[in-house]
Amino acid sequence: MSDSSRFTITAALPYANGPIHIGHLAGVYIPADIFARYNRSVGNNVLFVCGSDEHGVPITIKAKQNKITPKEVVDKYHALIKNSFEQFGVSFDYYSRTSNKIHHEISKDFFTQLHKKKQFIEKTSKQYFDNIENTFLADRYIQGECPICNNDSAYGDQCEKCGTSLDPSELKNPRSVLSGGELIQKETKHWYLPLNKYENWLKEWILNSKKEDWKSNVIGQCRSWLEAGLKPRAVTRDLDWGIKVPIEGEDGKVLYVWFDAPIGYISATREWSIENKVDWKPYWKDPKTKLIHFIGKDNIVFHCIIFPTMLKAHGDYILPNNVPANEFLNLEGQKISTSRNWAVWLHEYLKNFPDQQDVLRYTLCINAPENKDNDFTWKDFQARNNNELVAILGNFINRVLVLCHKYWDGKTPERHAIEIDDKTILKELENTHKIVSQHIKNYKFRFALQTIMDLARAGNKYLADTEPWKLFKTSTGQERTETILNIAIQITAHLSVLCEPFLPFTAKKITKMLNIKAYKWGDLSSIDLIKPQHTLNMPSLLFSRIEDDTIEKEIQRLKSLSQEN
Ligand code: B3M
Ligand code: ZN
Repeated sequence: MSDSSRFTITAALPYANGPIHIGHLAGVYIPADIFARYNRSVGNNVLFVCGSDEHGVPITIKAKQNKITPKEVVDKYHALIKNSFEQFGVSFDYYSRTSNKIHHEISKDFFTQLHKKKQFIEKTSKQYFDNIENTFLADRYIQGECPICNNDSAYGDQCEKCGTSLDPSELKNPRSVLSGGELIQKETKHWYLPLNKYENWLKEWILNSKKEDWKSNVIGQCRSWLEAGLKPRAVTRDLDWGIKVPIEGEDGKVLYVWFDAPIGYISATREWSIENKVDWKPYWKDPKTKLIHFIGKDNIVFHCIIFPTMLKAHGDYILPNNVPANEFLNLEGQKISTSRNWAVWLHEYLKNFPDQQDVLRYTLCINAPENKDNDFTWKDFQARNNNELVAILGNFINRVLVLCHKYWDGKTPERHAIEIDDKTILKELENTHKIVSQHIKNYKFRFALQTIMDLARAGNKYLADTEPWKLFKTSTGQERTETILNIAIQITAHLSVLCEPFLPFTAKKITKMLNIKAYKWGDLSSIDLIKPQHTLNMPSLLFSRIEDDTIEKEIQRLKSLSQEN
């Protein structure tokens, strides 16, 4: 692998305070998985890491609501989330959790290093305090009116409506999430990362250096941040759940969850390296390594401004090469909401659609919120399955294999003289993998998948135009039919490789039906992946129709379980 590229690919660490839904999958994990699988197939050296984010206020709030400990909350959801990812074929090389001891050590070391390098400002200031609960409040414990968009339920760290990152002092009419009561101000000491000192460097790095391959939504958000001007940001909190501030005598203070969570990518890498007995350092220290963070749009500031500043201030690490962030996925025209239970949860999907992971992966990718918020509807899901997966991809592959079994005893026929129809489809076959590669490299996964479907479409058209089943019955038709089916078999083999990053379960099934080893992307430079006389296995259906009543049931279930009814 000497001249291949090294990729450290990360996917945002989900909070272990609830299960994973389709919005998470569409926004972060499907694109990240496609990118990781593609790069592995190409032969690049890929490390794909993630883990549960187990600190922070969302976890402690959930624990309070359910009258259990934060530890019980994270243990429950870490297991559930990890399992959902496995079930959906999200191919992490390592899935960690931030409550692991090694992560605490690495985060403390990181903080200590910055502290030693005098990178923090130590400041005592007045912070909100809830007298009823007798505790300092920060971040999601405080709600109030957003100064930018007037949303009445903005949090102390961020307004989820307009995406603005906030300081509690900026909220109008702040109130305690715990007691609902008013807040008083009390003095407390914290450590601040002086983002303002890094403003020029960040402008240079993000806005003035060539970031042509960064998505415009990401650059746009960074630009408005940088133009508004950066302020020092507290990286510690008065909480008892989290990683202790590693300074003597500073009890009761922990690292801000957004300080330790991105370090989780490094911790996951180190855990993986210990388990696999490989050196972790090239993945975070070699300037040739491409570090790619897949995130949702509400995480842009943390991954493009704060974490890079931390890495820069630390000095030992590389900076992200790209931070592809998606917009949001809505559900049936409304914002996905955990609290209102307006969501399609992965573990529930699988109960109702067992073994149909790829149908969801397909729908979420072909309709991904890459450039704008998008909508998932059950009707669209049904149509994508019936009209595209069943009617185009599944149908093509099934026809090809059935014909080979019907006329050639399940063997791959020879290819003879080439005609004009053959030339056209062979040209498309030759080009498809190049176009798909280009789209994936540009993080345009929808186009990539559409291009693959276009090949399957072209395959169907080729069979419809050449009608090999009619020819076989004529005296001169046999050689012609053999040629057509040989080409159709090569297309099928190509499809198994092309769709692997997107539809890994389907790719496996096609490989099995073709009775071949799993080819890699590089093999696609040759048209002929399957030799004449190669024995094929019996075909089975790749996808099956989803009927109206199944979809109606899902829509009804969603409505009846959501809090608004
Ligand atoms: N835990 C997830 C979120 O905002 C947050 C990401 C951390 S990535 C280092 O949903
Ligand atoms: Zn707002």
